[in-house]
Amino acid sequence: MGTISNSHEQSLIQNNFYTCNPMIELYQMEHCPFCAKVRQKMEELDLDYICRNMPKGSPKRKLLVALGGKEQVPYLVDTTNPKNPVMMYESDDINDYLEKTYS
Ligand SMILES: N[C@@H](CCC(=O)N[C@@H](CS)C(=O)NCC(=O)O)C(=O)O
Repeated sequence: MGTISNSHEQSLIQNNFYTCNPMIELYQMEHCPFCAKVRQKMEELDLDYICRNMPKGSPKRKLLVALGGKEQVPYLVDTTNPKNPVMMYESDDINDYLEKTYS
């Protein structure tokens, strides 16, 4: 691992860390049309997010159920504001929320 040579480089690394450290997670399946709607909205709003792929049969779905109560995608978890974490199902509700919060 190289050493950080100067403060400019250091600030670039730091900025990159913060801008590339997404705090929105989308539990989803690639072929699900409701998930596609939400992914398109994320792109339209220029948002970065963590994609949690939940294919049928995946043991990770237990986490989805633990969080939201149902094995349904899309499911959004937004902890951008840690004092007011937002978690929701329903693509239309998710898109309304993203539009209201980030446009
Ligand atoms: N009304 C919901 C419908 C979501 C939905 O039907 N998702 C399907 C996948 S396309 C699902 O999660 N099915 C349960 C499963 O895959 O186990 C929405 O708009 O988000």
